[in-house]
Amino acid sequence: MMEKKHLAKATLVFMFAFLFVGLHSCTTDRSEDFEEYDIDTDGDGIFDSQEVLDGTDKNDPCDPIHDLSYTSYDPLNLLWLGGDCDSDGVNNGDELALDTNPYGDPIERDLAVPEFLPNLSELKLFKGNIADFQYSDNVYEYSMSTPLFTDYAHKLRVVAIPDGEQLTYTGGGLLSFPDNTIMAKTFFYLNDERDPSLGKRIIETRVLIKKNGVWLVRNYFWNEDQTDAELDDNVHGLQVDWIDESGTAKSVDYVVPPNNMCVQCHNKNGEIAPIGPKARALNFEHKGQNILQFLKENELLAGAPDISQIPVLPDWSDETLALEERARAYLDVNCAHCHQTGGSYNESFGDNFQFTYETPFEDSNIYVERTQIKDRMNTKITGYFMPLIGTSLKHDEGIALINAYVDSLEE
Ligand code: HEC
Ligand code: HEC
Ligand SMILES: [Ca+2]
Ligand SMILES: [Ca+2]
Ligand SMILES: [Ca+2]
Repeated sequence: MMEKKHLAKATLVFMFAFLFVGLHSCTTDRSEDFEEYDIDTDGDGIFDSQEVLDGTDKNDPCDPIHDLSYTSYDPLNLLWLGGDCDSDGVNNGDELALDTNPYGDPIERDLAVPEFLPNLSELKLFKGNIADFQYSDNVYEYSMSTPLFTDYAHKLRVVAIPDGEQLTYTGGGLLSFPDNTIMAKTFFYLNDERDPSLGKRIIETRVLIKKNGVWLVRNYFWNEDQTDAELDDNVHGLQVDWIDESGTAKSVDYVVPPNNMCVQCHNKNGEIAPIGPKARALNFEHKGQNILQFLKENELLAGAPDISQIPVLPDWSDETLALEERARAYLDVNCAHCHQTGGSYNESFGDNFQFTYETPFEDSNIYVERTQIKDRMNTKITGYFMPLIGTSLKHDEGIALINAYVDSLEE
């Protein structure tokens, strides 16, 4: 009888304990339950009993795999100290002594610096010798489907997208950019268009940076040695000589615009804005890859539909296209930044023009202004000549195109 009573009591205690453990393990992490009486043989911070449950190796400090932020290991455990959890050939113990991360160091990325620092090299858009145009890891080259004429200069355009962030599609117009985006456009001439290996003369790198929702615009003027460029908002004039594709010697009195000119073109309703990066101007193949498709695939562009549904701004120089399309694309990229609602001309003189490509012809006023358009492009009288600023040379190919277009309107 006595024995039986004892047994019953023991069973009761056992059952209580069981109930307690059972209830407890429903609500908290299992490994804590065994804390008092379990051990962590390999020092990876996970008790043996838990490793058995999880099917991981209780004698392997690097199983399971942890991410870079993991710190719950036992830094005195010999098995753990001897392990090499990031397989870099340096054991965990040595990593602690060297102050490196035993679970792997984040891959070093060269990132651009979104500040108007005194020298272009300090912005780290380019690495190494910056004149070689080697991009940092968050810097992407882009171009425009239809070129802007700037005295036959070559232009290299890049955008630096803050790491881990994205641009946003907002319809066919300007993309939306996160704060700390940098856009930069570098102007240069090849010494001889027939042979790029004969070198180039880099003149200026124009920069836009977005800070707290506002775009700021500044310029960097390259030194003669071509080793760097300095933050410089003044006007500069210089003569540049080069040889064109046909072998003819060319020369231009190149003008680097002062800051107050930048804002005349980069103006939208009184605020500084980028001009080029509209979805429709990027929806084309540059160096073998569609720019929008590239951005989408690399998760750098959010909210964009399939690129087949995004409009395309035609290339004005593509002679297989209709005259009207080419001419409208030309006026869009060379003139519309001033001549549209919110542009600097329209803000001062009224909405006489809407040169943007998507404006229907009837609303553009091109017909009314057709003679003026032709005359203003054909002259070289400063202040009368169009585009008002930004070029020193007449653009023969553009003039021929617009002349032909205006003439076609008369018929
Ligand atoms: C005559 C008008 C005009 C002037 C003056 C001008 N820009 Fe631009 N800029 C444009 C147009 C048009 C584009 C887009 C086409 C392109 O990329 O070639 C552009 C593009 C840019 C870009 C690339 C991003 C974008 O907006 O498309 C940067 C950066 C830039 N300009 C900076 C400057 C700076 C800095 C100055 C002054 C030193 C300046 N610009 C003066 C017309 C102008
Ligand atoms: C930097 C801004 C800017 C750019 C770029 C520009 N314009 Fe203008 N345009 C102006 C301003 C400001 C005026 C008014 C001053 C004047 O009448 O000379 C003007 C005047 C004109 C006029 C006369 C309008 C009138 O009131 O009768 C025509 C036509 C014209 N522009 C066509 C063009 C064409 C074509 C282009 C492109 C090849 C172009 N503009 C590029 C700023 C610009
Ligand atoms: Ca363990
Ligand atoms: Ca383990
Ligand atoms: Ca290691």
